[in-house]
Amino acid sequence: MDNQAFEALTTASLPQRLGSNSALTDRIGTDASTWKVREVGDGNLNLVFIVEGPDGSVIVKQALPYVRLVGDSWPLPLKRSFFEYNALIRQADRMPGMVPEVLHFDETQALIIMEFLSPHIILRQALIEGQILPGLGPDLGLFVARTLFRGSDLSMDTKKRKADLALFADNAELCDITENLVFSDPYFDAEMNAHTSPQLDGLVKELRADRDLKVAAQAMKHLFAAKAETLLHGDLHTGSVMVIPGETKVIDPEFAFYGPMAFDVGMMLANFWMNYFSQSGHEQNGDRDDMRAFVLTTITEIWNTFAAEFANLWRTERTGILYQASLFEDQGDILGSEQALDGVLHDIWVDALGFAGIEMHRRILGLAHNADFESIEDADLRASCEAKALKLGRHIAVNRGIIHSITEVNNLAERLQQEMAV
Ligand code: SR1
Ligand code: MG
Repeated sequence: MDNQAFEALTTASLPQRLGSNSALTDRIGTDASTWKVREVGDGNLNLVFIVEGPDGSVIVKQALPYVRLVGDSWPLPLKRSFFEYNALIRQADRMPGMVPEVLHFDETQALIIMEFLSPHIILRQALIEGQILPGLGPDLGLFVARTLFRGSDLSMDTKKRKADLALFADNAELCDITENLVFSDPYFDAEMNAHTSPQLDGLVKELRADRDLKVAAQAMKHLFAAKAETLLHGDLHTGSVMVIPGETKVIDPEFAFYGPMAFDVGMMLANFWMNYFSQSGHEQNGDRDDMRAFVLTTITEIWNTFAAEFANLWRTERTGILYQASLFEDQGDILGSEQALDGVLHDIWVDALGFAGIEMHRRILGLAHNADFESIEDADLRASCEAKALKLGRHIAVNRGIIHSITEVNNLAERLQQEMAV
């Protein structure tokens, strides 16, 4: 299969085309005629197959030469699979046990064969269902702290980091998607935009005329495009996480590139705040007060764990070219090192709020919406949930420099939830 030109797999062709791949047959069994193949991709871009054999199951993920959500009118290079593979193996090294094991990568066919996470489900779905998941916040906080710190000039050998920076710089088309869909399209009447209409029309008009907000969005885009600080996951929302109670796995890093640390942190927080506001749309079988409390606690835990682990890595693994120990600890200047750490964490905090605010807007005003809101059938109820997220997003994006704690943001979310009529 390796030497053939790219061809999209189908459930019918997969057993024949991958039947002699030992990475696969070693896991699930050699008699391909007994395999059961299902295509389960529900994301915006790729094919995803579950392949079950007598001895086990695997995932086969294959990129398509276009955006699946839109169709072949929007071409997208297959090489995103190469970046996903390279990000997965780096993340496995930097945060062992939190990404699926890669069994095989075929660059020409743009496919990755990987561990099938079962009975895990997508975190977004679990949160919509109202599942309380112990350990989720600390798991995600550790994941972002370790992957972001260990992929940066705070930790890496500078030659290796520069080589990685160059390697991932070629993931330009995926960055282009984010640059347009996240940072610009929501703030004008772009062709692919959609929002709950007419309910949100007035608020959308207001936001698109909001000069401070547009400036904030472009300042965040500027950082995204220019601050090549660490290897990001690049699309770290609750649809890129799989869970069972007590275990968290992060998937789908095809948007990986060198960007600002705060981007992954902000995206993740935003998706929890959106889920928080969406809970009132899912109260058919009883109130979601406990779930709302869980989501806010998880947000606090993600940030606190991130900051604590980042500080821990700063004190124990700071072996890169930045803030060298020779300037601080080696001279007995612990306070200097701590002062520098405070400054770095402060910048990440401020920027994460900016990214979070913009992410909330693009998921409600842009092309790619969230199931958290989309699955609320009553459009009035959906719009009321979305309006709260839009308002929180505007506040934290514009005021990011004067917001001091995660509690402050969570308190505002609670006020919006209580004050605005459903
Ligand atoms: C056209 S791709 C739309 C969105 O899907 C991905 O998951 C990313 O979030 C991207 O922005
Ligand atoms: Mg994805």
